[in-house]
Amino acid sequence: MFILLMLLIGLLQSCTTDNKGTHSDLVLPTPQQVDYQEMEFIGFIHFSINTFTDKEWGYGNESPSLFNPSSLDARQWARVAKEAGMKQLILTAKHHDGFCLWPSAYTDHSVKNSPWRGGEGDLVKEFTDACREYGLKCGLYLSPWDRNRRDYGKSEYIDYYRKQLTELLTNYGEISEIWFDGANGGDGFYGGANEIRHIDREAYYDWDSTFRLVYSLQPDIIIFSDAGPGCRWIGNERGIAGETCWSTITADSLTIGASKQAYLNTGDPHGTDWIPGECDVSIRPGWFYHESQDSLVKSLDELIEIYYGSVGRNGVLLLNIPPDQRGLIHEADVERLQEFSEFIRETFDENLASGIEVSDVVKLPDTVDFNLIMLGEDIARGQRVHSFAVESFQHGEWNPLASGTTIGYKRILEVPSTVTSMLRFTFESEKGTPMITTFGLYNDARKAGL
Ligand code: FUL
Repeated sequence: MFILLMLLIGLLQSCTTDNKGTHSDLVLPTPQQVDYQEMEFIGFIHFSINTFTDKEWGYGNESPSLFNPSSLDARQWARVAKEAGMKQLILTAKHHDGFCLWPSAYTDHSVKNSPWRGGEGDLVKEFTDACREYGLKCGLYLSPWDRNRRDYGKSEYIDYYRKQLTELLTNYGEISEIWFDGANGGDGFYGGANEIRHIDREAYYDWDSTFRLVYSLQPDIIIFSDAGPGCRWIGNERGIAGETCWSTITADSLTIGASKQAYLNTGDPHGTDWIPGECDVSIRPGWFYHESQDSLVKSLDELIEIYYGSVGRNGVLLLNIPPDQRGLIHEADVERLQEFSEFIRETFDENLASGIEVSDVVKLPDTVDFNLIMLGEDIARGQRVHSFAVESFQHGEWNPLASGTTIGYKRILEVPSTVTSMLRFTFESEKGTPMITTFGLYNDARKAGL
């Protein structure tokens, strides 16, 4: 066990012994996964026929004529997301009911048979154009489960599914993330069969072949599923990563749609694959818009707790902001997002630990009053720290302030309001020298003085 009693901020880049003691099984991210993690905060757009039927899961027999947003503006979605601090948006191109938001050549169950834009619309196009205009990356969700298709459950459906993927990943420029949902099989319309269908989760989709297809069309894409390979589901829909959260996990022990949620939540220090956690959660109780939930938009406090529990625990936060029947993000959600981004700016714009001196302790230029500590590892060199402790020097002695297990790309620790000019850190790693390259002290004004 290697114990480092110094915080190596700023020194690490020039450190010549940085790989000493590195274990040969240290798993590293791809450059695309590092870029992915650096986004920190991204958004989900659940919008489809469910928006008009007031449902969460359509049965698959809904008429395309129901899809008729009165004043859809994808640029409003992108503007709201950008102002909220999101770096990417992911659209439900097809949810479980099978309705397609683009005029797919392979089905009639799409926008081309809706009254919207006289049947000439292509929402995937409007969405990707709007994201690019606002400097956001674009992702797409294509539900593997399709309750509309007669051939769902047969091999023909897999062929259909891959053709749709090919349309989406060929015709809309760069797609940065593709979302493969785990929900699968059950009752549905299935072209009029109206029955229950179960598929073999291990074998039916032949995911390896689908992943190969995806990478051949979009080499830099991040593939989301329970089992990655780009990023993994964090194991709950509350947006909360484990207090211990490894970006490593063993993909062979995961099955899309049937993985152990606790394992997904914490990852695995001995995991053979780098698959960081994506923390999905909706700003409302539902994933789709329901007027009855206008008063149930999450409070600012709830959003901040989610932020600390996701971005603050080595995860990427994927916050769903569902447009309403107009095709606009509702005023209540917009207002909450503004409050949230203001809080993030006010809290994290100024690092109170700037101008520090690092020796065997961290000396701050002056006494600092803070209640948040931010730490981060240089994840391009792997996730190494498995335990850490922080002490503050007060009244002539060292006092324990915080301790924990993993750090990863970013760890935000909520601590009691502390006034000090000196801190001491202990990091433990079995995977080589801890590479701490982020350190900050901040003040959550809501809790200051408590
Ligand atoms: C789940 C789906 O069943 C929900 O409808 C939603 O899309 C959520 C993000 O994933 O598995």
